[in-house]
Amino acid sequence: MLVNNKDLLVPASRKGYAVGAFNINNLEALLAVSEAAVEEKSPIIVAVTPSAIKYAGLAYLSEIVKTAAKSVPVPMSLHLDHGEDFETVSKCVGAGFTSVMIDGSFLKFDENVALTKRVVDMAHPKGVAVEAELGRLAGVEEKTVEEKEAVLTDPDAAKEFVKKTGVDALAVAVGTSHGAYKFKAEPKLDFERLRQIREKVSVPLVLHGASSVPQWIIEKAVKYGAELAGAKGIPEEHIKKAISFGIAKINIDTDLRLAFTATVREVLAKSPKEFDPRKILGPAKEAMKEVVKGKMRLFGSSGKA
Ligand code: PGH
Ligand code: CA
Ligand code: ZN
Repeated sequence: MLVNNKDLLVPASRKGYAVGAFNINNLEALLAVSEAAVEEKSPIIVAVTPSAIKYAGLAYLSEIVKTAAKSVPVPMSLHLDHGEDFETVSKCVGAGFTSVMIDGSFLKFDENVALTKRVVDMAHPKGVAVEAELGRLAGVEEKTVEEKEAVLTDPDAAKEFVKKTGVDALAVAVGTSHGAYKFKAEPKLDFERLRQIREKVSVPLVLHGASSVPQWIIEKAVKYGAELAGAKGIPEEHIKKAISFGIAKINIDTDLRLAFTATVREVLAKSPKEFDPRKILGPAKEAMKEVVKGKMRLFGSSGKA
């Protein structure tokens, strides 16, 4: 069934587990995440970025996700991830998204407040939940600029931001980053900052850039020809700790991409005569599904649907 993020995140936040938001841009990824949700009896957020929309088309993506939501016995939301402007967000609301993120993290505080408030005023009367971001993750972000320096979220600013905007969920920067190369040295998250934000902000908190970049997947991909030296993510214990410190939504994209790529490489290497896309993408879908199921168990959302 199709629900919005508020329906999923308020109970998660209250009961101390997190709901995974998994990025999809094709049918295989959608099948992987929705089958995982059914098998784990877990609520799920299906996340679509503006660049996924550019790749596959808004109508195609929104319709396949709505079809999935109708077909599964677990609550599923259709969420815009990193919406970059009011127009994109409005189009997604028009296409039936139940949740949207407006990412004004590049803007000055007051401008971020104004843009986010404008989105909230448009989305809430339609029953659409809104996520915003305060602070900035280091590393590369979808489309926009390359953010070299992280700006960690200030707890007092977060409190003021939520109060002024009326957002339903807040993405915070506490040391994670997008992509497969999150840390040069040891992984480090600012848990004290997260604790302070949790104290001051009552809406569910969101952790972006949360892929763990499992070394077994990297090894498999490299074994079959990938070049991924230095890839490193957030250790699973850090994720667990972040949930215990109040994170209720966790965004995962990179780990699905890695599982997909490693498996496609393996199949092609092992079966050089194969040219049926289903025989290549089917195993890749299964690999993504296993990753998602593992996340649902780690996040504590398994059995919560
Ligand atoms: C994410 C995904 N999507 O919005 O934040 O992060 O690159 O760590 O999967 P990863
Ligand atoms: Ca951002
Ligand atoms: Zn993100």
